[in-house]
Amino acid sequence: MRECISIHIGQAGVQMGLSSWELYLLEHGLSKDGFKENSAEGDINDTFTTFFEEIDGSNKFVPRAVMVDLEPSVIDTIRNNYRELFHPEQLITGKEDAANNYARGRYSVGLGLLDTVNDKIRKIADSCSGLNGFLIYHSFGGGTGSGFTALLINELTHEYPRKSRLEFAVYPAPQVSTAVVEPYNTVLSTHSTLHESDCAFMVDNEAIYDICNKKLDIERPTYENLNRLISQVMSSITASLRFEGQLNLDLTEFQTNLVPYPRIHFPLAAYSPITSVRMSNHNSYSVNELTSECFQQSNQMVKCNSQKGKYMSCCLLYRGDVVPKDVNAAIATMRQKNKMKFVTWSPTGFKVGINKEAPKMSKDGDMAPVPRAVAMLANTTAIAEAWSKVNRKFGLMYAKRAFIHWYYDEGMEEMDFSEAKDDISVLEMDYKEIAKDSSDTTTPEV
Ligand SMILES: Nc1nc2c(ncn2[C@@H]2O[C@H](COP(=O)(O)OP(=O)(O)OP(=O)(O)O)[C@@H](O)[C@H]2O)c(=O)[nH]1
Ligand SMILES: [Mg+2]
Repeated sequence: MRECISIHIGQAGVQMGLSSWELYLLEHGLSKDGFKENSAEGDINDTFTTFFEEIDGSNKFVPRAVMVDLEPSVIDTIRNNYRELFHPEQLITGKEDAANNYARGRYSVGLGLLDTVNDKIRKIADSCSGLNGFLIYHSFGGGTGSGFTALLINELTHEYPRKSRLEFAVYPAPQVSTAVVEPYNTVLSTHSTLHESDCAFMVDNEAIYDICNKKLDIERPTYENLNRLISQVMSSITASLRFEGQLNLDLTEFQTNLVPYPRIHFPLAAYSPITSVRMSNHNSYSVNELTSECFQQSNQMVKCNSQKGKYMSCCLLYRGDVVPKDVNAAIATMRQKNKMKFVTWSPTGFKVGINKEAPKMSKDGDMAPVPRAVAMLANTTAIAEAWSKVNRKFGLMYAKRAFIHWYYDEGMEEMDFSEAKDDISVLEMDYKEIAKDSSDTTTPEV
């Protein structure tokens, strides 16, 4: 059946997760309690049960998900508002958070919850007939999001070595950042999981904030605004796992194309259209227009200059009323006007998937309903900018050994810091090497 288990960790992981589940309910015609609405006998296309488990033929569906936070307040809101959707055992909380400290999430406070979380994941995994893998939602900057995630990914790697581990990770941004030590947490967590995570889709809060601000006319975006936009992108990425379709390519196929080397697993995601309700009548949603727009920097989920980078691969995931002929024409046009640089050793070009279900928008949301949309996932060396930025911030603080004692108090040592920093520096170098490798500008054939 190829089921996926979603694991939501820490405040960002849980809140992004909730937005995604709210959208999935809408997309699959499920009520807030998880009941299938308006379904005639036999017409249920049950591919969505990769993400939802049906309770004993009762027409009631429960997300295959676990939400974990080391403190209770964020998850309590879900307990209050979604009492019927999630089983109480899926919502796991401790008493005190990791106080923005990776070491507390990983080595001290976090350890106390590990067994409970493992048990619940095991139970959900046992109820699957062909578990595909895990989708792990978290922030890089929070203590729980960085530390407990690293602990759990290590654990999953040992328990389920052959199942894939994909991350949706929030990259910290100064505008919405909550702690000065986020660069420490980001680098420590990434170093710890670099060999254990198969693919990580980063969402840079700064990029998302700017999109909400400029494209969706939201003066001061809240986390809810950010999360709703993020969940549209995540929904496009996971749609192929939840809907049937002839031209629907499985996420695993995209992944094979996206990750040429195990460590180079951070695709850049972009999305279009991103249109506010106010502007919706003024925009064109032709396949051509959407395709060209999703190659603009203003539609990217991570701030980086993709014109400067080199592409290793590029996947386009369309949704809605889209035919291959229009896609091919759009790609041809784009190749002509947009000088995308590909590395020379990547001859495969663009990989395309079409999912015939149009995206759905919640009635009180910020985005206008549209007949079609596209998410682009590209492995480009441009994303290394994000690593350089965070590693430089790490370096500035670490040179002064600022805030380090909080980590030492939980048992970490100087070497843990220097090793993590070096590893991310090597990652930056890896990207540089890849970019250097190709001498000329090429845009491969479709
Ligand atoms: N996009 C988005 N980012 C969030 C959200 N909540 C927090 N963040 C970001 O996540 C980082 C802070 O991490 P949190 O997830 O709040 O921390 P945590 O995992 O709960 O860890 P501790 O509270 O330290 O135990 C900051 O960069 C925040 O801007 C959210 O709902 N959406
Ligand atoms: Mg928290």
